[in-house]
Amino acid sequence: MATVTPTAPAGQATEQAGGTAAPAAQAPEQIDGFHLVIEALRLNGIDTVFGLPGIPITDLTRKAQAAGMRVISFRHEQNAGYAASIAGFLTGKPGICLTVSAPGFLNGLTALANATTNCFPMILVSGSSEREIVDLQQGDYEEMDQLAIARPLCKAAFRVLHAEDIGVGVARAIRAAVSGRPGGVYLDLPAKLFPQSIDAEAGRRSLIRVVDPAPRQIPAPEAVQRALDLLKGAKRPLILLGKGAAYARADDAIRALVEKTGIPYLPMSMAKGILPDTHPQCASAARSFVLPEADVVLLVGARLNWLLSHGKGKTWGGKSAKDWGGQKFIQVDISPQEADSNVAIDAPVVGDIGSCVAALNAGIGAGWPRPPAEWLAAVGERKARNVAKMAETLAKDPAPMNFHSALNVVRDIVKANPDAILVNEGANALDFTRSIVDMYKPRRRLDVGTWGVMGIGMGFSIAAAVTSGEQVIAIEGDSAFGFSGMEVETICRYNLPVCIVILNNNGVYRGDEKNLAGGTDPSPMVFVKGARYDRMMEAFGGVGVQASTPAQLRAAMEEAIRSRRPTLVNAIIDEGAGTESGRITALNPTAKKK
Ligand code: ADP
Ligand code: TPW
Repeated sequence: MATVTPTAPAGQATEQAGGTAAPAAQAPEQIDGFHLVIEALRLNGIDTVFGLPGIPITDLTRKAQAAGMRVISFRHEQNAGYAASIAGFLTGKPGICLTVSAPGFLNGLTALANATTNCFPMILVSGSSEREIVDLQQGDYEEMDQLAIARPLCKAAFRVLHAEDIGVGVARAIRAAVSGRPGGVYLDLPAKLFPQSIDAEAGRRSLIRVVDPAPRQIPAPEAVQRALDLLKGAKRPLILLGKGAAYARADDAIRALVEKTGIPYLPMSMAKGILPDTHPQCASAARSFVLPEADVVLLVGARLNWLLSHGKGKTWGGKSAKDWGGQKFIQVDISPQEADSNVAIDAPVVGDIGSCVAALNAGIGAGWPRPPAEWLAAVGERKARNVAKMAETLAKDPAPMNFHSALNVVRDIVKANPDAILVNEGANALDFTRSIVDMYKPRRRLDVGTWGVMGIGMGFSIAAAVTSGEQVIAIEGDSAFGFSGMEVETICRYNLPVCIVILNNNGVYRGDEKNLAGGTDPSPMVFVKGARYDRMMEAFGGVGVQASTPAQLRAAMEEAIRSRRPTLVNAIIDEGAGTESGRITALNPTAKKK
């Protein structure tokens, strides 16, 4: 078997004095640390790693590929890390990111922290320097106490010093990443571990196939009843679906909950598509009406963090920024500590979403009251008004293009290709895409998540294409794209069906700002005007297109999807079209004074 290395190379069997050949002593089969790591991952169904080679993990990448794993090699560890984290979200198995010591590890760490923040299961596996030298601070090659640095940024951090512990280390990392609230895990593998050889039979026995890594967590019946009682008495109920609901893969149960109760629902950004955005009960187009008006809100896999204005303030009908709007909340979440983090939760339902929603559904019989007709009519009316307003805006065809006219094309393309995975980052490019482009299937929209982090674009696109085989459409602000742009080479190298559309307005948020001092340096907010991002893709053999009109953009995207070739469309947007920070302008410390 390829994973086993004999202790002595063939032909080294000893000859006894006198020239008589003795029967060759059978050297016990040995297995080294490299192969134990690979086998431990494979035993647990992990078939892909995202990483960047170098000392001490170069051979790990080679040997993993030789052993039949898919090894996706990136140009920067941060992008490999983002890829691993979203692979975790998309597959429900921990995504693996492999980095070298110190600087490579640190480059991967942002993605690890982001995974933890977003509840994505991932394992950052990093090679590290010699413990003895690191601990005495004697200046080893790429010396750093990586375990200590990673620990506060992840759910759990482990180090393996002995080859016979690799099985346990990998098993613990997998369990920590996917059980309960998923998150990032750090696994520290010092360089000395990899060449350690142990008896192959004992080595294999030391590996662990993790049984039931993300066990169901059944909610308490009284918690379910409390939630049902509250929901039943609601006059203006609302269901709010978060990305935890998308991750939980309880799509049928969630649809049944929504349809059996008849309650309007709002999807958070990455929950779009659990039910199609065109569903009659979808209240996205009436968001600013339903949040302050609802009296009982059922949160399913969504936290009341900044993205939901912490459950209070004017968004929720409060009289001031800190004022509670009076809503009652039911919260379905796997984390028992989440309830009451921002406002009082009247009915916490702790468990996995599949089990919790099934339990709620079981209590929603034929006699369940429909929400009051006035509430449904009010939501419907507001929706219709906003949809008509949006249709009017989308019908305009300004020159140069603005966000709306470009995204009207993307909206049509996604409608025609509902299986395509949409990756999205930027400020205006993010906010407008989220509200204009409808999603039709679960886990098809991947974006900047809880932190609003720029730089996820190419890593997410690569992982989405690799794990699903589906077409990927990345809608990118020009600034956002710059954080991971070099990975277009990776996209071309692996020939992935990724169509990148850069909504290019020559800068961060917009492209028309001036240096306030009037000097020759450009404003910190602007980039080279008329930059040809399409040529970056051409440089690596992909297709680059410059699009100045919606018709050109449409033709380029249709051809990209037809051909499945790596494509970058540089869509020229009016440089005065965006607003500062998109829709979160109010979070800018000086914005209130303006
Ligand atoms: P969004 O940003 O879409 O509002 P959040 O990331 O804030 O979503 O919230 C996701 C929530 O979902 C987290 O509180 C997390 O604990 C929870 N969660 C994740 N997976 C599950 C699951 N399988 N069952 C229950 N809750 C889950
Ligand atoms: C890691 C701050 C938020 S949005 C943005 C930046 C730099 C770019 C906006 O310009 P873009 O989009 O992409 O051209 P558009 O459509 O508005 O023109 N560093 C990190 N994360 C964040 N969020 C920032 C900086 C930021």
